[in-house]
Parts: sequence; C-alpha cells; structure tokens
Amino acid sequence: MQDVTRLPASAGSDRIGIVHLGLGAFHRAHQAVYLERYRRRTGDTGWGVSSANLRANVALVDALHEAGHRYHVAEYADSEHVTVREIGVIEETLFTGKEQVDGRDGQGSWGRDRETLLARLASPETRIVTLTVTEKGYFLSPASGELLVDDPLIAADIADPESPCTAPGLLVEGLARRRAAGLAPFTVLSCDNMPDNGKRTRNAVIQLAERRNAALATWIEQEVAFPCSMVDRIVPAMTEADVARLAELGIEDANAVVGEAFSQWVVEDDFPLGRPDWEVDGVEMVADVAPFETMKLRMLNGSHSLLAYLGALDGIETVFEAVSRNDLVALLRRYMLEEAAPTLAMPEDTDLAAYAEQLLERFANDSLRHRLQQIAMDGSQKLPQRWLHGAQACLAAGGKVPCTALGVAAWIRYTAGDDLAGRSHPVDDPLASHLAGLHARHGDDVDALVRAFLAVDDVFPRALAAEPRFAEAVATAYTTLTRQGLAGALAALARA
Ligand code: NAI
Ligand code: CS2
Repeated sequence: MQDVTRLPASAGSDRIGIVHLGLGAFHRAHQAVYLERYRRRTGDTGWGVSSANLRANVALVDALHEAGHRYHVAEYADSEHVTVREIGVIEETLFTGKEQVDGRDGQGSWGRDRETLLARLASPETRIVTLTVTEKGYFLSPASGELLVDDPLIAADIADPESPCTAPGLLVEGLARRRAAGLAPFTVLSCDNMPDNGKRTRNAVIQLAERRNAALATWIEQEVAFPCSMVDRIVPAMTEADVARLAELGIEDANAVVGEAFSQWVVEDDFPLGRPDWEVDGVEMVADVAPFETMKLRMLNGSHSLLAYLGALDGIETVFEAVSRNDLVALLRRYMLEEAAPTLAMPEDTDLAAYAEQLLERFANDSLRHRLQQIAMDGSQKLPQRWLHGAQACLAAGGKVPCTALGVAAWIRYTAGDDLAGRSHPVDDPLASHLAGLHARHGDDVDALVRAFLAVDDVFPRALAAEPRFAEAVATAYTTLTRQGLAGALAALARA
C-alpha cells in the first residue's frame, strides 16, 4: 500500500514580489515549494512569482498559463511514501526566447514577452530576482569566472542592451530601468549549482554593465545585493512513466514534477528590500554559504558526475541502477572520503562521513528515474567546481586523486559521442564541437588526447593541467577504461 499525502494549493494573488528566470523542473520543485509552504503558513500573498523562460521551453510556459499556473509536485521519500503538493505561488509565466516555428523551439524571432518581463523587473513590487538558468546561462568561463564577451548572444546584448537575450543582459536592463526611475535595486539570488553563485552572477552583471555605462556598473557594484545560495533537491527531468505514475494517484497534470522528499536551501542573508521569513519553512539563513556550497558540489555533484560518465560508458541508464553496483558505490565512497572530504573546510560539527552515507541513500531512492545522460550534460561547465578545484587542492596537499582521474578519463571518452560498446549518445555541451575536434585530431594517441583536453583552459585550471602526476593518472585510467571496460577499470582502481 502506498502512503500518499495530498496538500492543496494556497490562495492565489496578483502581487508579484519575485521574478524568476529559468522556469524549469527545479524551480517548480524547490524555490516554489518553499514559497508555497511560506504562503500556506502566513497567508502572505505579497511574494507571488512571475517565472520566465529565456530559452526552451515555450510549451511549458503556455501550458502553465492555460492551467492557471497551478501544478503538482510529488515528493518521494521512497516508492511507498509520497507527498503530493499543489503549488499556487506562480502567478505568471513568460517567454523571452526565440519563438517556435512548425513546433520547433528556437527558430523564430526573439522576445515575445520581453517587455512584460522587463516591466516586472522595473516594478517597485519586485524585490527579489531568482535564477535557475543552468551554469551556461551566465555566460562565464567555467574556469576563470570571466564574462564570455565574444559569445554571440552576449555580443548581441552589448550591441543592443535595451533588447536583451541573456540572463545577465535582462538583469542589467532591469537594473538600468530601476536606476533611471530612482528605485532601489532588487536582490539577485542565483539558485544554480555554481561555486560562489552570487559572486559569479555579480561578475557577469557588472562586466556586462561596464560595456554599457560606467556609472551604471558602479551603481550596481555599490547598491545591488547578490547573496550566494546552496540549493539541493534531486529533481530529474519528467518521463512518460512519471506522468503515468501520477495518473495512478489521480493526478492528471502534464506540468507536474517528481522529486525526492529531501530538500535543502542555504542562503546568505543579504536582502536589502526584504524577504519572506522562510527560515520557518526550512530555508537556512547564514552569513557565509561557501563551505556548504563547496561540500555539496564536490560530494554530491562530484559523485553524480562520476556515475554519469562512467555509467553512461557502460550502458547504465539511471543513478538508481548505477548505485545498485557495489563497485560503483565503493568508488563513490572512496572519492568522497579520500578526494573530496579532505579538501573541505567545514564548521566543526559537520560529519562528512555521515553526509557521504546520506548521499548514497538518496542516490538509492528507487522512486526516481534520474537519467545519467541528464547529469552528463554540460560537463565542461560542471567539472571545475565538482572535481577539478578539489583535485588541485588534494594534489597540492600531497594527496592522490585516482577516482577523479578516472572520472576525467571517462568524461573525455564520453565526449567522443559513443559508449564503450560503440552505441552513440548525444553530447550536449557548449564545447561539444570543439571537444569532438580534439577526438578527431588525436584519435588513439591517448597521451596526446589527454594533453589536448587538459589544455582546454576554460575547463582545466592551469596549475592542475600542468601537474604531470595528474596528466599521467588520467592517461593511465583512460587506457585501462577503454581496454578493460568499466568493471576492469574499477577493479584496477580498487587494487591500486
Ligand atoms: P530544466 O531542463 O528543467 O530547466 C532548465 C532551465 O534553464 C530552463 O528554464 C531553460 O530555459 C533554462 N536555460 C537553459 N539554458 C539557458 C541559457 N543559456 N540561458 C537562459 N536560460 C537557460 O532543468 P532544471 O532541473 O530546472 O535545472 C536547472 C538548473 O537548476 C540546473 O542546471 C542546476 O544549476 C539547478 N539545480 C537543479 C537541480 C535538479 O535536481 N534538477 C538541483 C539543484 C540545482
Ligand atoms: C545533477 C544535479 O544534473 C546534475 O548535474 O548533479 O542537478 C543534482 O541532481 C542536484 O544538484 C541535486 O541537488
């Protein structure tokens, strides 16, 4: 018998206090749920959300509009225990990306609802802007954090700043309008899996504003708060099976999202225009998020990426399937305890061994179908903060990083576009064609291939790439993995 708890949505409102950029699965199942809890508890409708997609997908924006912006979140503790919440805090959905043509995203002209979104950003009611636009949506070099001024979309926002396409561009124009109107700026809260996500967002916005107007850039530097946050809840992309599973519970909702019951949000407390008192609803307000963010990125996300590339190369589909294998669980434990945990500077009462075990339990949640291909996406944007900064710290302290080296070898092999049995997969990454070019150029010359990858300086910190022990370990792991397969590589690692 399944234990199902159902919670109805809070009352609606048309007072928009929060504008969100990136109406994806995570926003619907994380930030919106905390706000829903807050609204149910307090009845305060002043923090309604206007949520916009700047890219795909317009269909979700329109479907939520049709559904009166109500949808469901199913939170699975395991396959026996689920809480289904109806969410009522999103009051408006907008789309500013390229229009669909013949049912295909991104073919038409830009900016359907851009003016509405900019008006929201410039409205005195808007006090917070949150973002989940994925790592690549900030247009920063993953390794250095510098704005990618040569990217065509950033170049377009520099050339025509009043009709912005990108998240940094929209923030700059929204802030420029507020400044011109004599309004205080909103607070910008990144909820993406980036290190120092607030500081990085600030860099992107200030660097873009500098190209437009020095006084505006200075005003942003002095007046705008960009608190950092650590966000955590596993919310896989929905599958047909998830939709069918919810239908069995009587929930016919094409806009529903399924996630785990666990949820965490640690936020730096810097909101000059105010915020909901959401700490009562589970948000942890702290002075410095960095230790929590680094812990989560290296331990949880680092483990996820290990499973993603190694598992995908062996034809494994989901996280649950991957952690059903003892050799992969042993790899994760070793990676977390020997290569990630020693690099973390945590408050004294943090038990990293217990955290590692809790993560393994969460990965083993049998009610989630978290596809490894989803996690494998955008590796070039994810690896520095998940693996590489930690590996650099570990090596500098005289340690070894064999698990990370195997992970990097698997990522390199994965970007060739097929698995170890020759089955092809898409490589969804802003650097995909550059990386494919490196495979084409270096073919079976493993040392040259590894050297060429480590020289991609938007990904690999220079000091790590220049470390011969690291390059050697990656090349050896690559050879073992491609000759002996996943089980052979994991067995060799266990013996080493
Ligand atoms: P999703 O695929 O459902 O949504 C992705 C969102 O990012 C969409 O709104 C899309 O329009 C937007 N986007 C993609 N590229 C963009 C670009 N270049 N510029 C502007 N917007 C862009 O993915 P989901 O699950 O919502 O995850 C989004 C982000 O949330 C992740 O990348 C991560 O940083 C963060 N996150 C996700 C978690 C999860 O379990 N799904 C958990 C913790 C954080
Ligand atoms: C995952 C994360 O897609 C990925 O790369 O590692 O989205 C992960 O599920 C979340 O960070 C969990 O909070």
